Amino acid sequence: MLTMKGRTVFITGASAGIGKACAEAFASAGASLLLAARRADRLRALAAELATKHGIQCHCVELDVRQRTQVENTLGTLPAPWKEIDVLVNNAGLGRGMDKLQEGSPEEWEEMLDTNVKGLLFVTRAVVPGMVARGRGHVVNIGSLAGRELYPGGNVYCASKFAVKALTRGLKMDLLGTPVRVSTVDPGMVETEFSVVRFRGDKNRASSVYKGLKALTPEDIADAVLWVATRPLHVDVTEMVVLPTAQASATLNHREG
Ligand code: NDP
Ligand code: 8X3
Repeated sequence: MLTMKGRTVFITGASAGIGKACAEAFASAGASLLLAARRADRLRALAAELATKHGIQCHCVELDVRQRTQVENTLGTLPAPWKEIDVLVNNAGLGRGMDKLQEGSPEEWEEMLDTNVKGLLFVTRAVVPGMVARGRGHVVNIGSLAGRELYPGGNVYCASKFAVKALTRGLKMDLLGTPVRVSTVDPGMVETEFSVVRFRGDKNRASSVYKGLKALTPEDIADAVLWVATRPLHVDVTEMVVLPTAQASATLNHREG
């Protein structure tokens, strides 16, 4: 197992859910953390808590991954010790709505594609050249079961996650011959703020998504991401699918009660 001590881990979307749980998992493994999201107040509170609890270094950047110039400037002007990123967790992402395509909102499509696809590309483009130059690094994308299977109303969200799968495979090919590893961790249902964001604060609709089944926790996925990142350097777990026991496919769940 590879140690995370002395390693710098950059997590996008670390203010909530899976990203926040990844920060906690990598902190407990002794990594230094570079944390990004738009809600900087949440990041600062998390960083203070993790620094105290685990005695690790944290640096927070307020970042909207959709803004290409902001991504380039922020990542291009990091203080010296934070420039050398060993693990990039491309986690920032969201779904908006579940309308039929023919009734959907182009603004919501843009928000999903700008965040889940272009945001991931902008961050990856800014970070990976340094990994190649230093001869070490690992990109872990948070994909989704929705990047492997469709479900009604999933249309553009699924397309964005199919794109993440294509970009993971493409980057793996493009980095062949370098020591930089590329992985995607693809969860099924995880109970986070995801559905509250998707349904714009409608908590009843959001909680109905997970009703009657035990969904994954963000910590379950963080555990998987940490495991993937700590394999020996010659081992690249390129794709990992993690589902709740009560989920068999994007459309097949077992609910009780
Ligand atoms: P949450 O809504 O709990 O967290 C999403 C995170 O992404 C927040 O920290 C948010 O931070 C950040 N984010 C969103 N937009 C941007 C942006 N433009 N710039 C920077 N950060 C952004 O959802 P999850 O934790 O569930 O989602 C994390 C990832 O996991 C996503 O990529 C999602 O698609 C994926 N996923 C989720 C599943 C689930 O069932 N929950 C299943 C499969 C995959 P802030 O708002 O502060 O910017
Ligand atoms: C997570 C959301 O609806 O596809 O990717 O399970 S969903």
